[in-house]
Amino acid sequence: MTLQPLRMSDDKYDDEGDAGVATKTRARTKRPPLYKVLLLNDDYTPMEFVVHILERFFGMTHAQSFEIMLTVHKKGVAVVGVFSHEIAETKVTQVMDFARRHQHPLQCTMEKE
Ligand code: TYC
Repeated sequence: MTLQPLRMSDDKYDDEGDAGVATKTRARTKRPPLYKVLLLNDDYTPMEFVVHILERFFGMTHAQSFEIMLTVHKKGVAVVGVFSHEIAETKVTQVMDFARRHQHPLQCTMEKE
């Protein structure tokens, strides 16, 4: 009896179980959904406090912050950033906690883009 070398092409090493039929599908990687963080206007929160929030929690310059604050003041609402769900949630919590600690009624929310 002669011993034959083992070959990967031998049927018992073919783990695709597809009898030669093409079954491959592309693994689709979906981008995670993004969320807009919105700042709402009210009649009581001081303008400078809103400007400070935008600088502190959204990394805006003073000029950018002032511009966005004025947009919210005039239009009622503005998008202040777009983030993953977890980051958006953190920003909303930071803003709401900071406003509450300073006894301002400022409202910040998030919505799916
Ligand atoms: N409307 C406020 C005022 O006149 C200023 C303000 C701007 C408040 C933006 C909230 O998200 C806001 N003092």
